[in-house]
Amino acid sequence: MQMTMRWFGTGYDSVTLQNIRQIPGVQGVITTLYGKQPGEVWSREEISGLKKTVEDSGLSIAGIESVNIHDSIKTGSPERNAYIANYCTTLENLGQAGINMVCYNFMAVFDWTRSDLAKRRPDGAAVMAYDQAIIDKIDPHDISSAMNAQSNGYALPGWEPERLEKLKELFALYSNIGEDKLFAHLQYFLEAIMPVCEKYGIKMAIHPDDPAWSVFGLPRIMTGKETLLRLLKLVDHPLNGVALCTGSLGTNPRNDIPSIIRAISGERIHFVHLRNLRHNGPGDFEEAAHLSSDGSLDMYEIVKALYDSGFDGPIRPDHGRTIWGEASMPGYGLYDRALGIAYILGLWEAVEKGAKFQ
Ligand code: DNO
Repeated sequence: MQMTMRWFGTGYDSVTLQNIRQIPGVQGVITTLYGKQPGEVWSREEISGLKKTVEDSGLSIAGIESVNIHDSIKTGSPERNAYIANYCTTLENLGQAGINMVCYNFMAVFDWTRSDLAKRRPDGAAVMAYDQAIIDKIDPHDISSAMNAQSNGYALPGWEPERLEKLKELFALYSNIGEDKLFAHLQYFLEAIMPVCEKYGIKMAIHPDDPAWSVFGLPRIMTGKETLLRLLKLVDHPLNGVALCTGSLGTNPRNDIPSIIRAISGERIHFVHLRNLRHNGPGDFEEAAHLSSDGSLDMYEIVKALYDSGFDGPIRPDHGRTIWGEASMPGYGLYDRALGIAYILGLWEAVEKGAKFQ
């Protein structure tokens, strides 16, 4: 296991590489070319510039989150082959730079969605939250401005204003796309990129849908054990794998995460996002500190299942609470994620030593 932290790049993040380097146990960063629009080619120069910045700070790039997928690929429109060719060029350029883990998602229109980016807890901490009853009252055309209005001035991952400006057209593109079609388009995409992945050993890690159900009537397919396993079987290649995100899968209390980990197995889990959340009621949850005792997920059992399954890739803490007066992108401050890292590393050490003494 390699402990990592997400870093959005110079100018996009309140957290510095120096901050990250000082967190004990962190070896790498998960980063991206944040200014890139889905579908754009990442050039070799841009990638080597990013790599140099990270390596000059004494860290390394453990993987990319995300190379986002153009909507024409998700909807199977006539231009998809041109965008797949662009994606392959980006993978080729990443592969040549020695980067071999790429996280992506196949969510329709909206990436992760929340109804509140700064819900106050009694201790004064702020967390992100989702309440279906609130979302049901929001016009989808207003959700992007609602999310961006609460972002503390930071660009939120997956919520590119340039793309979402054309929301009407996007909704029209998806109007006849059901779950089976979305699955078929995902299969088509993965089959097309596997040769370049093979050439460089690039592990593709699909991020589950967050929350793990349909939002605004749009199809969602990466929602639990059955659909994740369906995808792994559909393109049965070791490089086609999963970014196991406990906070996304955990939105549905019926998702038993340790059992999902065991079913997928460590070889097809290419990346892990660890975080906890609290269920307040059906379709109503809020994020929590990483500790098991603060939320509804048993983080010890999750870490144990990862260890037992032979998982050996990068882990990063996911959304943290906003604490100690920090000003950052919601969910991506330094303090609570650093606390999360110390906790996860403690769990991992205990599980690992426990296994050796058995
Ligand atoms: C939000 C993130 C997502 C995630 C993408 C992966 O905080 O978890 O934006 O990075 O869905 O492609």
